[in-house]
Amino acid sequence: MKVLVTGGYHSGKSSVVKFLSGGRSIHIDKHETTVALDYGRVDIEGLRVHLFGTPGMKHFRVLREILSKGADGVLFVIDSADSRRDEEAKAVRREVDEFLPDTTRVYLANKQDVEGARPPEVIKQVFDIPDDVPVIGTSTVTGLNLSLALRTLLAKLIEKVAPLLNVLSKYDGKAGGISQFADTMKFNLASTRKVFNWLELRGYVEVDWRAGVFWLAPPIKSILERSDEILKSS
Ligand SMILES: Nc1nc2c(ncn2[C@@H]2O[C@H](COP(=O)(O)OP(=O)(O)OP(=O)(O)O)[C@@H](O)[C@H]2O)c(=O)[nH]1
Ligand SMILES: [Mg+2]
Repeated sequence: MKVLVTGGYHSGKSSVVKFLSGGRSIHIDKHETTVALDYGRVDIEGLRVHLFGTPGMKHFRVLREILSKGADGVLFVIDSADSRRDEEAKAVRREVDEFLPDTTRVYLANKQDVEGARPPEVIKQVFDIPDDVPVIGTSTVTGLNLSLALRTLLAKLIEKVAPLLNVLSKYDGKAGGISQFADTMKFNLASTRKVFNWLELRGYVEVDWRAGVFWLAPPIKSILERSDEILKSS
């Protein structure tokens, strides 16, 4: 799945991608500012997560739009230590609202290691973030809560697709499973193909169209079995 790491200028987006991918990330920048993108990869619970970091500078809006395409979730990074950057960060957030409406989001109140950094509760107020959206205090210097932030996002994403996955699990590996699933969901052929393509692209299922059979990926099965526990642990 694809996770967009975005936010205001110099808030720590590139550093977040670098940390989460264990330092094995790619960064395209000039004079220490991202001018194209950051890319990193991490496997969590057996699921492959592709992290795409955006530039933060105002005039890179088009790049942020391109990088947003197809993102399943957003990590929005805020510089908690510099309120002078708040307005820029809010402008980037308005873009995310536009490019990725309804996409699951977690906020990172970053740079918590800096003295005088505003705590997540304050960031929540200043940025007028709804109560059901997580705001997590992080630091890329100490590593504080970065994995937690990503796991929280993944838990929310899985929570969102769990009802669909639960139906899928009933027909997992069964002969004629695809058409049985489509019947249950009252999907026509076009929507059925769309759903399975979406699931296949994310590595959630393997599909044999000729035989009409699909198989849930082992990590998805184990996540479904342990979903309560995973949700709690985040
Ligand atoms: N103290 C502290 N500094 C941080 C933290 N995260 C990032 N920085 C510093 O903030 C500056 C910007 O970090 P980047 O990761 O390049 O931020 P960015 O959001 O990718 O920046 P742009 O691509 O220019 O928008 C660098 O000097 C980092 O070392 C943090 O958690 N704590
Ligand atoms: Mg950057």
